[in-house]
Amino acid sequence: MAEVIESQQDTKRTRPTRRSFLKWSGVGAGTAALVANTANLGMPSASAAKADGMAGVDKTVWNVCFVNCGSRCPLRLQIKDGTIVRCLPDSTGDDSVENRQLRACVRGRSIRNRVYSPDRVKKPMIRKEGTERGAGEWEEISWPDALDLVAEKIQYTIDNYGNEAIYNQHGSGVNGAAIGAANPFQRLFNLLGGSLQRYGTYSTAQITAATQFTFGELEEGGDTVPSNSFEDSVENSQLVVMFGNNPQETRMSGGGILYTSQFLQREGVRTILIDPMYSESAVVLADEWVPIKPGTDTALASALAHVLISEDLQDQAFLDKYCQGFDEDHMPDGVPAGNSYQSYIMGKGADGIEKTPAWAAEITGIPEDKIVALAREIGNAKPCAIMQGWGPQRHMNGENQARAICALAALTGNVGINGGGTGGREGSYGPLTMSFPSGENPIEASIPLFMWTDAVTRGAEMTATTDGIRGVDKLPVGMKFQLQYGGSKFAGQHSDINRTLEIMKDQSLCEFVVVVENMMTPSAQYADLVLPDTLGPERWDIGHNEAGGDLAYYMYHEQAIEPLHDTMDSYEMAVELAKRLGVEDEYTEGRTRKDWVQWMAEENVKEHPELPTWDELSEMGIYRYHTPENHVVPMRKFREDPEANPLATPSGKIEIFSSELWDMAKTWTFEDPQKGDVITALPEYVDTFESTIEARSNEKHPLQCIGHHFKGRVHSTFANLEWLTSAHHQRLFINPMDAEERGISADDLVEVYNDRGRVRVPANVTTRIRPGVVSLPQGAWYKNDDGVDVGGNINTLTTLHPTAYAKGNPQHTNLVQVKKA
Ligand SMILES: Nc1nc2c(c(=O)[nH]1)N[C@H]1C(S)=C(S)[C@@H](COP(=O)(O)OP(=O)(O)OC[C@H]3O[C@@H](n4cnc5c(=O)[nH]c(N)nc54)[C@H](O)[C@@H]3O)O[C@H]1N2
Ligand SMILES: Nc1nc2c(c(=O)[nH]1)N[C@H]1C(S)=C(S)[C@@H](COP(=O)(O)OP(=O)(O)OC[C@H]3O[C@@H](n4cnc5c(=O)[nH]c(N)nc54)[C@H](O)[C@@H]3O)O[C@H]1N2
Ligand code: SF4
Ligand SMILES: [Mo]
Repeated sequence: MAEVIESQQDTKRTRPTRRSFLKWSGVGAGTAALVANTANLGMPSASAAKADGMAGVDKTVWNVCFVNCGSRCPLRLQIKDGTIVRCLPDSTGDDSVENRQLRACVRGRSIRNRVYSPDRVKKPMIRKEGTERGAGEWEEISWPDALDLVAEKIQYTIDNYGNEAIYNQHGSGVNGAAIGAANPFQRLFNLLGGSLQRYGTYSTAQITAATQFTFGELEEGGDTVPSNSFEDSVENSQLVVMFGNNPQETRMSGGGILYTSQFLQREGVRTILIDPMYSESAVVLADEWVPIKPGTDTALASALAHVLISEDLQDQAFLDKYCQGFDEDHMPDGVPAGNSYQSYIMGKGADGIEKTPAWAAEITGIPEDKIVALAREIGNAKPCAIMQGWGPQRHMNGENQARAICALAALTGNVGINGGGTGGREGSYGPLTMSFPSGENPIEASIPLFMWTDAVTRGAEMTATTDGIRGVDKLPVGMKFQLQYGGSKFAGQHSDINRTLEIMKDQSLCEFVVVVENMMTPSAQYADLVLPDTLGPERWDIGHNEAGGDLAYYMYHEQAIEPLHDTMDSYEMAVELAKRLGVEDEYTEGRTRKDWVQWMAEENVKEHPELPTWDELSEMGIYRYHTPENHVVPMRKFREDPEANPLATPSGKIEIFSSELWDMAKTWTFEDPQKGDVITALPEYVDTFESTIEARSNEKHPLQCIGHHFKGRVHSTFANLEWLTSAHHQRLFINPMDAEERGISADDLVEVYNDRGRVRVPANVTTRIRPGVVSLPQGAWYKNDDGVDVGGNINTLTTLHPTAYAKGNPQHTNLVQVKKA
């Protein structure tokens, strides 16, 4: 990595003129070695998987790394006597952007350490009779008895509470797979009358709501409206401005866009990164880092708009033709004067405050003259790619944070053109939506997924206009049965672990909890029953890219070894349950897991005839293909002809003023309202609980605490593997000024705390984070030592209170204090 960083900095200095897109290649010296190692350049072909490696192995098979890091990499596993002896990366392709090697990162390549980990759950385990949930005392149980018990509890729940009381918990541990991503248990529940639905994700709940209110749903599908691909920015942008985006850490490897994004620097595209942290992406990609206080992007975007308007730098023709709500002449009927964005910005709105750079400087911590210079640069760069990662939206008021950045893209007329962007996250091509068919869920009721703990404690009180319940006006019943597959939501990735565990311990609330896992995670400890699943190399699948930029790809995944221990594939578990519940034939349709995988490959070819067949793919290992357009440019058709291709918003236009939110603001109310529970039709700055403003007067907890996604793990996966923990220590990022004030030196053990919990970890004293802000990388394993989490999980400190209208997870909005332990 150090080498790559150095070579990037060299490039920064020399600033080459931009070459043609197709010729980009060769990021660093290391790449030449990779190419020399490559079995066959050009098209991936026949026996690439078998071509190199150790002598004396029995076979080399294609596999896929299915963890949810947003990238998706092939692995080549070498097998000797039924054991994986080596894991090799992709050997096809070359170092050009469009045909690049999809080389796995060190996490993916640690698959042997996961498969052969002593921490694996080896047999079905049941909580010891008479002990409390979470007491950690387990007994072995046979597979037939375990499956009988689950079937019995499912039937009992349906009979006594109805199907709405059954919940298939969110888990992202298996992603981009044919079977797993759409987990096999949903098909079972659907055949039994359905289960409580959920919408949104922990990843993007707020930006999904934001972009849907602003742009409507895209015809290409997907939840969140993305921006242009990095390939497009590299070739066509004058300037790239990214708010809270860290692709060097969150889209690692050749499979992600770590590689394509690096060409921003190689090709000399000026790039500005706005982030409280000097992230890996700031190091590698940015010409300029603008350290912002967390949760204040809306204020910054407003002040940028103020300068643009004051200096007549907005794209008025674009706003007139494509947008609703920029000025008073383009408002929907029935809305009183003073509600346009221009009025809000220029101090003619309800609050009467002019959103000047001086006003924003106070809130954001960015100097006034910097804001003015930034606005001028953005206004004069044609075209300018304005985009955001998902950090800014994972806040209270995260919906408006995301909307304000999209509004900036609209104000500058950059939407739907090459070199521009929507304000969303960088886009990728990926037409494949293959997944195991789960069938129709007959239950209409749907909860915002972040509010599952509310559905446990007060389900029957939750309504559409207080809690964002969809499909019905009111939930009929609380959650009584939970199945957690491939996720860690009890003492892991959901918020406020201490409170969540109290809820889980109360067996009168959620009565039965099954966890389907590979590892005995802190969350699995709160199950009644833990069922040991296979890991990827022990089963058949196929995989496809998620975030690959203009490049899409499709991968073969062969079962490499027999399942270890007494594990069972989750598809088999679901079949066994279906057998017990009388729906086996409907469930299997006569197919084994491998048959289903092959069936999906055939379905894919029906939909996309350009794809290889199953047999062809088995020879190729990887199939690469590209966007047929000139780069991924969302909303291109709308830009070309807005009359013929209106957006799916009420006005058919980009709604800077959202008509739907205007109506929702009148009808929605808040359960236990807190500061920030406000719905605004414009992307306004809203002060919230535990904000930067509150930090100033909060003597108990004066530091803002975020928890960035970290290269040493994917959420909690890999957090128990020494291969990774020895290289990537869990430490609190803290600025030297804040450290000194507290007498903290490098690597001192510190306690990070607020009223929800306490965490003890070593300090990483570094100028890579701005003063007043700390970051505790998310995903560490919670470990309670006498009331203190010595594992260092940030969710010991986060809140269960949802955001105002997406009802999403404000997991980056926290105030804490830090002291030497
Ligand atoms: N290595 C690794 N990669 C991953 C994951 C992982 O756990 N590990 N997780 C994957 C998943 S599921 C997802 S959803 C994505 C997540 O991707 P993101 O949500 O984009 O990741 P974050 O690290 O939460 O945030 C990105 C950046 O936003 C900054 N930030 C935080 N708050 C603010 C703010 O208020 N304003 C601004 N301007 N910046 C802010 C953070 O400092 C960080 O640098 O990553 C994926 N990739
Ligand atoms: N504070 C804070 N919290 C966050 C975030 C944040 O930024 N800050 N990010 C949020 C985001 S974006 C997300 S997506 C969620 C992720 O939340 P989760 O999906 O719950 O988190 P993971 O750690 O990815 O959990 C994956 C689990 O799947 C298991 N697993 C892996 N492979 C298999 C398999 O083959 N079979 C089975 N049965 N299990 C398997 C792993 O052992 C692991 O325990 O976390 C959210 N939580
Ligand atoms: S980048 Fe992500 S998908 Fe690729 S090997 Fe690493 S963890 Fe796996
Ligand atoms: Mo995520």
